[in-house]
Amino acid sequence: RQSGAQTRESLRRMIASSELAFAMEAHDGLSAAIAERAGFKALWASGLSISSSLGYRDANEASWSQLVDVVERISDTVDIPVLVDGDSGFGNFNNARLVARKLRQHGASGICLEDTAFPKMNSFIGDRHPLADIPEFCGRLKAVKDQVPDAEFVLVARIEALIAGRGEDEALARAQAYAEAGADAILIHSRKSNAEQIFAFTRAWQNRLPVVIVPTKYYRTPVSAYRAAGISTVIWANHNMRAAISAMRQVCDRILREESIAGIEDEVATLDELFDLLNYQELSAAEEKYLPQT
Ligand code: SPV
Ligand code: MG
Repeated sequence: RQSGAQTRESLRRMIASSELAFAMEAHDGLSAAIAERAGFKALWASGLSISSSLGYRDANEASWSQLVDVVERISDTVDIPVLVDGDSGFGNFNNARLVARKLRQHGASGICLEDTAFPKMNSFIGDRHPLADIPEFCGRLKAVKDQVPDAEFVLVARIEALIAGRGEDEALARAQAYAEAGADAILIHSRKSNAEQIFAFTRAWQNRLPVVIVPTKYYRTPVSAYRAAGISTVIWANHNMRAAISAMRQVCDRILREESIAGIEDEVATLDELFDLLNYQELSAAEEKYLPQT
């Protein structure tokens, strides 16, 4: 396994590189293992997906320690780096720096903080998205940088100005302030169904810091357009969780209706696939080595 420092360094390099990279959503150890096995080089520990898998709404109903527990399960299961959705930092600068320190201790390679108030509300719900004041949010970023000084730990500052309907000038002013406060990258978020807002931002921003995007709503834009725009990293933010919902719903409907599991056997993962994903074979080998042989 890679050391924590190596894993963090690989996220830093990925975000800083001019080559477009991808981070796949994970919300537990199993979804993380599946994404790693598929070939993804980094994970996004999504607040929406983690809270959904716990049965909570994406409105800071789950506590920061519940988030840390899930991130520990994810990072214990995989070798690739995990960028954690830290929401708005669970409070002020003091809560933000505590959460960042605990996430780092439990295996995160970086944290993303959004410039909204606590409690946050998912960006795709409703119209109430009050933004944090710029100086106050810069304090949160600086406190995280001071609390977690190692150069590899990545701090992404997420701008919700476009979500809040404040427009491009506000987004650019925030990006500049967050860069000066020590962020390593800017995540610019949009809920439009096309990427025009994003490209207007990247044209004006000129990669003063690397740009990360979450194209959940503008999913039709081809990634070649992101390469052309010089975007650093694309986050596929919730698709393991949504895939699980549709697969579980279908299997529940059919078993209920058919009063049998015979019909769905060929449509669900085999137990051998599960045992392989979680490396049961290593445990057999360890038993040979450590258990008294009879
Ligand atoms: C998440 O995955 O929790 C995100 C992205 O923050 S979004 O749901 O688009 O706000
Ligand atoms: Mg989130």
